[in-house]
Amino acid sequence: MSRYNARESEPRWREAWAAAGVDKAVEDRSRPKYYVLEMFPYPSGRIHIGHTRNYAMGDVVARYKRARGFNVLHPMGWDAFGMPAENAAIERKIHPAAWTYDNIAAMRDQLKLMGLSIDWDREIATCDPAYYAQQQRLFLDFLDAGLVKRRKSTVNWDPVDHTVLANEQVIDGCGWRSGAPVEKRELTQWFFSITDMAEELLSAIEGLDDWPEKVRAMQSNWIGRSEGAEVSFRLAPNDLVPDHETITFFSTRPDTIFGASFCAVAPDHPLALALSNKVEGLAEFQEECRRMDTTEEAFETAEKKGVRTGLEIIHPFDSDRRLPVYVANFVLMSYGTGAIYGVPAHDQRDFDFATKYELPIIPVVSPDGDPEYRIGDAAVPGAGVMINSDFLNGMDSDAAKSEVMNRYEGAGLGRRKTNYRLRDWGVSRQRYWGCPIPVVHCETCGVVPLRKQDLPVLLPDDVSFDEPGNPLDRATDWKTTTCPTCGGAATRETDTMDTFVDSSWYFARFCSPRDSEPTNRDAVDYWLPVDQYIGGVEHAILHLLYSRFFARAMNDTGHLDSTAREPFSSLFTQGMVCHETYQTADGKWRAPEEVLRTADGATLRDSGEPVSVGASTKMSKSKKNVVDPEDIIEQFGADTARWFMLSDSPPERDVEWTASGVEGAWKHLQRVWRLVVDAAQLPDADDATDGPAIRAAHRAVHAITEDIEAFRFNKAIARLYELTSQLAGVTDDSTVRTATKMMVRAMFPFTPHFSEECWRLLGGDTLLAASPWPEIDARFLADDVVTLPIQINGKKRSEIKVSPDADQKQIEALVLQDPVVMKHLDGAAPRKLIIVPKRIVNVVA
Ligand code: ANZ
Ligand code: ZN
Repeated sequence: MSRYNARESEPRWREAWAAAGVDKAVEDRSRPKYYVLEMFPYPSGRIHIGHTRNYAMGDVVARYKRARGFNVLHPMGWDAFGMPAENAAIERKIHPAAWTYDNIAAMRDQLKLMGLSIDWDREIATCDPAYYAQQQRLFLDFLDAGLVKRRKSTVNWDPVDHTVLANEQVIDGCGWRSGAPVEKRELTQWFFSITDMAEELLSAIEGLDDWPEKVRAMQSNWIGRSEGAEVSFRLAPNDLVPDHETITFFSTRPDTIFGASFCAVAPDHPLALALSNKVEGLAEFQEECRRMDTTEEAFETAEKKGVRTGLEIIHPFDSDRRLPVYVANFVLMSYGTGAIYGVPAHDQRDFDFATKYELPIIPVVSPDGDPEYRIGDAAVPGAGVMINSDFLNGMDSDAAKSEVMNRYEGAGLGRRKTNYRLRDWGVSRQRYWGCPIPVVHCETCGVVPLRKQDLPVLLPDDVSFDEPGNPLDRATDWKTTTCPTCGGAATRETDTMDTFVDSSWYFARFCSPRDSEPTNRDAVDYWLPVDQYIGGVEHAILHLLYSRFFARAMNDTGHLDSTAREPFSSLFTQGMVCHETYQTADGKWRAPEEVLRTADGATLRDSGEPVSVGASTKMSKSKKNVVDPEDIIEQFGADTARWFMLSDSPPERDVEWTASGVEGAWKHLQRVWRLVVDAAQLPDADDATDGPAIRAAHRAVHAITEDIEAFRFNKAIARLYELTSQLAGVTDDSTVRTATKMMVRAMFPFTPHFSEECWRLLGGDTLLAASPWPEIDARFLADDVVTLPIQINGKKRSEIKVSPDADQKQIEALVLQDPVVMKHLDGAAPRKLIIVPKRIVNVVA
């Protein structure tokens, strides 16, 4: 009995939980629900330690909320379509389905070893026909509702492999596999009309109070609302393009119009296309631009270049002034009107361009009001006082903006215009391993959506990956079909959906994963929105935005009937797991298990060769600084791994994985174990009155409760360390056994197997997994708590104890979990909740 044996104990408790069905989520309207979800993994083959930290956090929340009386939904699934499976098929001749399902099986086993309280009956894989068939139904409904469109758009084309490339497959402008310079091609593609919802998606961000500010800002920048003017200026008469009389511009800075010294249109602007063969060097320049790297980063960093066309624009307020027109590589056809007037003094891109082509740089906004203000070696954006600007001189730039816009409108030159950076979501992918788009192409009827009774369109199994391109194009038997409208010959659409589609509604599917419709309205009404979503900040933009779009689109098509159109009430973005890096003299990366680390350096375990120790970075295969969760679990048990990953730094920050840290966690659990073994020898005195041990336990658990509510898991663990020392220090106190029991219960969300074992040893005959959270007795908290009476609709009904420094959020969380309050609210949100710090809480139900 001297040592806790995780290897023996952990599987036993997992069996006990499974037998008792504690993780099953069943709708129960008499209890408040709590839906906690971690972003589901891609089945790459093995669980990464970064995943395990994420899931450990979700599991703490799930187990804690369950103990607080919530009916908890905590599901798991697989984001299972995507390119790596196809690459495996090409490289290793394994069918993508076989590769994917093998990986899922292996990773499911690994996850189960962690002791996560997941309702595995709800498991879904997006590559499962049962899932993607429902996605096809959604697609058809969206199409019906006008939320899906089909139009031409530019793709990256690999001229050697004859295939469309995703942006991430374009490396330095070349195809990742062929190495050939990538071309742009126009293809007809499917789009979700996310831009129709731009304004709503933007304004609703304001209501996302429980999302990190950083993520809210990223969402709103991505949508990128800009208010400005759309104006048409006249071209000076010319012989080149007599049909073009004006160019239309979009500008967010109408105030700077007197600083304009040139105009530029995108290489694929209609005017530029009309000029291609009339202006020397233009066709070549356009060709060069077409080959340019399409990533935003490349676009921003590329040298600003252009071709002068010989055309001129007449300045709208001074007909003697002419602005030369260029075709320039930094103007995008897809934004605004695809044309700009350049103000080098106040826009850096224009400044770079003007410097290269020796165009005038005229300051028109003086930040400090000095009329003699001069520009240095960079543009000066921002507001100030107007100078060199005729009738605008002396105005501040905001006033000048509206003055200029009024004049434009008065003269019929243009209007105020709001633009969004957000583009429609192109969902067509020319690949095999994705959800088939359920339409056919008929010779007579054109593009025809399938009828629901024709679904699902299953992927054909028998396809070859020997040639480049989309295997579905070559699957002739599969492709050949009949038209649902006229019965004539038709071919199936061979595009499959972007895998971001799959992950945009899985949270809703978890509510009724086996339903014959995409959702079951009773189920989604009960479970949604997700109360706590947890995932990496790398998904802060697209995945979350697409899910927010889907929630609305599903609302509009009747698949969700919730007044809330947001899918995730609260979002937490966790930090990553990092590790030192090791390199031998030859520059090779070495894995942690190959290295013997000492206080003053490191050597290779087998040869003794010295190893240089590099910075701690995110674990990645390329630098070999990874540890395998399974090895850790094998050696120390899942609870040690969970404890360590949550102990060392705040959950939103990165944690550095160190061997000594894990060992420290393991030693601590052994220490608690000895304490438990000793306490178990003491007489059981649950009604023990007062003593230092029971006081310490109540105080600690009280603080831990607040810490868990506030996602401060590292602090909660620090308090558990402290409590262990306190309990080990008291002798001669009849409350030690009771206090120790309380401690193991508070440890339960972090170390569930271990806590069950301790609990059993201390005489507990229930499963902690199905037990309520320990109750805190205010008597023991003495002066470090304040009691806040809770009034419900004006009558005092209950009270809570909080520490004097508890913040509004924590208090609010505790109030909403008070049994009396919960009963009064009956599942609804309070109409108002007013907290008067240190005095009273008023709930308006
Ligand atoms: C004149 C000007 C003066 C501008 C100045 C900026 C600063 P956001 O905020 O992103 O909406 N622009 C417009 N369309 C463009 C396109 N298709 N490709 C590249 N640039 C484009 O940016 C709006 C500004 O970006 C517009 O305002 C325009 O330049 C440029 F001191 O007009 B501005
Ligand atoms: Zn037809």
